[in-house]
Formats: sequence, structure tokens, C-alpha cells
Amino acid sequence: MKSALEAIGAAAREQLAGAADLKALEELRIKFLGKKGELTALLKQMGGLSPEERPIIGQLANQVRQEIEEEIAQRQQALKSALAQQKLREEALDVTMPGKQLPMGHQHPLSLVLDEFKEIFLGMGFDVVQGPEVELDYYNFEALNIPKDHPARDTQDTFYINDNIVLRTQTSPVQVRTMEQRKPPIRIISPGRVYRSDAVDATHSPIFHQIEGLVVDKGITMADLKGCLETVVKRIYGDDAVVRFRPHHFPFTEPSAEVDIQCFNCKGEGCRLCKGEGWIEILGCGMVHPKVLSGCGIDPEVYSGFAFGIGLERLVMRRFNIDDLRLFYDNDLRFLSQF
Ligand code: 2U9
Repeated sequence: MKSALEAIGAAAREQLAGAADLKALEELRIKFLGKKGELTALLKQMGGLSPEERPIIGQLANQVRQEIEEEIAQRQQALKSALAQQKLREEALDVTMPGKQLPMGHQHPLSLVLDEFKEIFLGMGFDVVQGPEVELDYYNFEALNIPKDHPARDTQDTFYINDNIVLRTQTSPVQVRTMEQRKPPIRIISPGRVYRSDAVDATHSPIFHQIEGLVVDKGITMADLKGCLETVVKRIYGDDAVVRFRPHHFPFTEPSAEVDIQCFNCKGEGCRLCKGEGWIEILGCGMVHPKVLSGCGIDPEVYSGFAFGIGLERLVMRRFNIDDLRLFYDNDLRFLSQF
């Protein structure tokens, strides 16, 4: 039995030294030390030994087991560190390599210019307010002094959901709602999407964007309107922009005006860009009609105000020399990545 034990010890040492990986090592552990392993099998025969032999063989068996366990632990350590070394070699990082360049997103040209406007108006103490795009006929038309037979209410222009509900054709209903909710002084702009039943072509779209603004307080005059809008236009187009106010008519303002800038291309001479006019129309404005004020619960005898409206698409098209409005909505990255 002694020689059998020594033979197991020698075989284990030899085979453990040749174990190529942790799996093979575990298999050897089971083979020699497991419940059904060689050493256990041999020890089961100890019952046949004399009482004198038993402690000697028992001690030897323990020694052999200990040696095998130590050998396994050493081999396991060696294999683990070899594995770690290999992993380190394989996963080595060259920190001097250039990083992967992630493609940068671009801001849409419409929101780019809209942000510019917001920044200017916020700096002048205006709030930015938003409202529903599906709107009551009352807020879109009635409250803005647009009577039933006005051409702006023509079904040609307006998307009707039903008799009372429309897709807003302007962002003015946001201002009406604000006047109902807030007390003057009011200084707001309401940018957003508006809808008109237009056929799509290079200069028309059934969806476009407006920035409208409203100021209501005691003693607001046409001089405030001119000063405010001239300042904004010069911030957008540069200090040398020449601005003119031309009388116009809107149902919701009285008096009303359109604002032109002198064509920066021909300096007023007339060219292709301004279609021979020398001037380019950029926005509409006026003093809020007293009927609109009183309809919103603001006494026109105490308060007055001015309002304006800017069509965003046309302005952005001129700014970046874009000749087709459909490009704004096509989501073509070749176009969008230029901004
Ligand atoms: C309230 C009272 C008055 C908003 C105004 C305009 C003039 C205007 C156009 C610009 C280009 C529409 O997108 S466009 O075609 N808008 O000319 N808008 S005054 O007046 C208001 C708004 C709200 C309560």
C-alpha cells in the first residue's frame, strides 16, 4: 500500500506538471483527490490493514494528499498568471492611436436662426411662450378681429378639423391666450409651427414657422414698436441695415405696417434678389387693435400694445441663399450637414 501511495504521488506530480490549462488541472484534481478518485479508492482499503500499519499509512496518505494539493495550487497559480499575461498582451491598448471620430450632429438652419431671435428677445426682457397647434376657431380668428367673411378664413387657406377647430394659421392665438391669463406689462414672443392649405412648391409649404411678438403696457406707442423692431432687425442683419416702415393693413392691428430692409445686394438700386424693388419685406407689425385688447379683458383706454409677425422660412432662405423651401423638410443630410 505504501508503494501504491507513492506511485499515486509520483503520477500526480508528473501529470500535474503537464496540465495545459485550468480545465485539465481540475480534471486531474478530480482524478486523484475526488470522491471517486485514486487516492480515495486506495484509502478505502485501509480497513484491511493491521492496527500498527494503519497510522503509518494514514500519515503517508495525508502527506501524499497534501503534496498533491500543494502541486495543484502552484500549478493553478502559474496557469492563472500565464492567462493574465496573455490577456494583457492581447488587449494591449495603444493610447497614442488616434480616437474614432464620431460624426457631429448639426443644428437645423431653422432652429439656428430661431435661437438667434430668442436670444435677442430674451435679452430685451421678453418671455418665450408656446401654445396648441390644434386651436379653437375663436382664438385663431374671432379674437383677432377676423370676421366670418374675411379672406383669411377661406377654407382654401385654413385646415378645418370641424366648424370650431382649426390647425392654427398663425401663432397669434398664443398671444390671445396669454393676454387672457396675464396682466400687463406683457412682453412675449411666440415662435412655432403654423398651417395653411397651400400646394407645395419651392416657396410654399402647408407647414411653416412664425415668430410673433406682443408688448402690452400703459403708454406703449408706435415709437416703441419702431425702436424695438429696428433694434432687432439691426441685430439680425447688422448695424448698417437700412429699415423702412410701410403702411399696411391687418385686421388685428391698427395702424399696421410692413417692415422692409434695403436690399443688401444692390443697396436699393433694384436687382434680381429684391426683384427690382430695392427693398425686401421682412415682417408685419402694428398697434394691437383696441377690439382685440378688450376681447381679451384688457382695457384699451388704459393699456396699448404693439405686435409683429415674422415668417421664419423666407428669412432663413435669404440668409443662407437657399432656393427651395422643401430642403428644410426633406431631412437630407447632404443639405443639413452644411450648417
Ligand atoms: C395679437 C394681436 C396682434 C401679429 C402680427 C403680422 C403683423 C404679420 C405675417 C408675417 C409673415 C404672417 O408668416 S407671415 O406670413 N404676420 O405680418 N403678425 S402683426 O399681430 C398680433 C398678434 C396677436 C393678440
